[in-house]
Amino acid sequence: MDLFTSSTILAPIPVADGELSFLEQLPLALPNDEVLARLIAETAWRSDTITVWGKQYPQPRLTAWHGEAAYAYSGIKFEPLPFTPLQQVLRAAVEAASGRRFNSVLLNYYRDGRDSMGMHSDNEPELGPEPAIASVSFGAARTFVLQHKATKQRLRIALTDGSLLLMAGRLQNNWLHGIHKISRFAGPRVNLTFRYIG
Ligand SMILES: O=C(O)CCC(=O)C(=O)O
Repeated sequence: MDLFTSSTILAPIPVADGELSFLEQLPLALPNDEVLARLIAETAWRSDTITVWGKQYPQPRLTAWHGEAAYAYSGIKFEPLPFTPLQQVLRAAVEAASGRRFNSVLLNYYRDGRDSMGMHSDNEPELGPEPAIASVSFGAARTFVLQHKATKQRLRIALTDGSLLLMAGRLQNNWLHGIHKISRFAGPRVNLTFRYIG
């Protein structure tokens, strides 16, 4: 008997110069709304300041970094907090669905549609040359925008409640990605990107 159905397998998304695959619902024993509520309530969210053209602004979302290694991006240094029990459950589900291992997670909390993430690549050296990054989303659907660095081709993927997007291969070398602002009335969303820091 086939133990897998299409709803538990990551489906490839055709993309030049990188690898992308998507699963509409990460298999979990908990309902998505309970996961979202617990992630919002149980996470020690930080509000960091970023510098753009010499001026300082609050980062337009809240963040947290958990796992086994420190991490730094955009001049912000994260000392890791230990994985919480809920994060361990999510990590196990992501590892089972992707066949990859992860030892760290960046959490981003988009409080409403005004919160966003600028276009960037996750290409810090400690992630390795072809990092696998597993992105899990809970709450309001937001559009994940990708832009090819050379051809400027754009892709848009709706990251819906409970979904898993796996980025791998040369994707971080060749593409930028981000989450644009939308209406302020969009509901809350928490995204977790599981990573392996070598
Ligand atoms: O919230 C998202 O889906 C984007 C997260 C992301 O780009 C990142 O963590 O690098």
